[in-house]
Amino acid sequence: MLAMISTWRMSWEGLRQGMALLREGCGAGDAVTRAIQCVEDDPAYTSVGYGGLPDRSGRVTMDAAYMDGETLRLGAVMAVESVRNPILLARALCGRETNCVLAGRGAEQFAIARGLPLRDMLTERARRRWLEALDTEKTAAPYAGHDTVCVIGLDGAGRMVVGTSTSGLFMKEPGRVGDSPVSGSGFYCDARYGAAAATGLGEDVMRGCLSYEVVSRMRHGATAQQACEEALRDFVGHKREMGEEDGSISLIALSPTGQPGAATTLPVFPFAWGHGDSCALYAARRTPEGIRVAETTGEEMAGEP
Ligand code: SD4
Repeated sequence: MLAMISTWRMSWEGLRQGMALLREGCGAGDAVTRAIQCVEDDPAYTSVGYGGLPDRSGRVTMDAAYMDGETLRLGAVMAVESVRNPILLARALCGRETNCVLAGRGAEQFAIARGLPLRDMLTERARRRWLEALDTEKTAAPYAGHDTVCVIGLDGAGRMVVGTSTSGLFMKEPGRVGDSPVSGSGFYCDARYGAAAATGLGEDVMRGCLSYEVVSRMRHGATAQQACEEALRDFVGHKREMGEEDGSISLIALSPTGQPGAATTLPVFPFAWGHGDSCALYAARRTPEGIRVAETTGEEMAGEP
């Protein structure tokens, strides 16, 4: 079974292109990379790649990761600047026995050595948003204007890959790194049991190692959907016991047979799932009874990221 799952509405076009590659016989790695590149290259999305919103000092710094579920090898980059496609850099690092996670300047030097395209990632629109935020301080809240593109792919040979890419939180402190490049938190993939990825406030996701938690539950027999719901319910339950708010966390997962899972603490969390010949947008919703997941349409999702 060919399948892909991805976070937010912004991943829709990339998921469709990735599914087309899978149908042509390409591997999960190429499909996931293509899907993420689509979002990174589109300046309309202000939380990933080109057009991403900057940190407090006005610099766009990005986190990305790539993990191969067959070998459990991964590559990740943290707080990297001026690299046009952070996902290509993360993928280039995957497979190395050492030095597979690089940060900042060293990551950029590796990109240059590999001949990966560089780009000034700050668009005029993002620069204006930053100047406004400096002026008013009103968008300086730690959770404002951010979403990570997370994509999981399963190809015809049963290989599974997960990738993530984000520019993190708008107005973050220089040097801040989120969950997206942190193994077990923002992503995890073990082709024997399944793969998972997270989007939301990275500081929270890392407290619960939520992607590993989801895959671990699948290893012990949960479906992808059960694993997402249970992992999120447990973590949020513990936060409540500690007197904390639920926060903003959304999870996706894919089983080795291509079955999807999603859960969220948000009123609505759009995601895309493709399998075989079909692709559709879905929404996970938090309801008083628990978490509901339903197919939806582009129009219904208008206005969602
Ligand atoms: C981060 N998890 O840097 C990312 C941001 C995100 O929805 O996914 N927001 O914390």
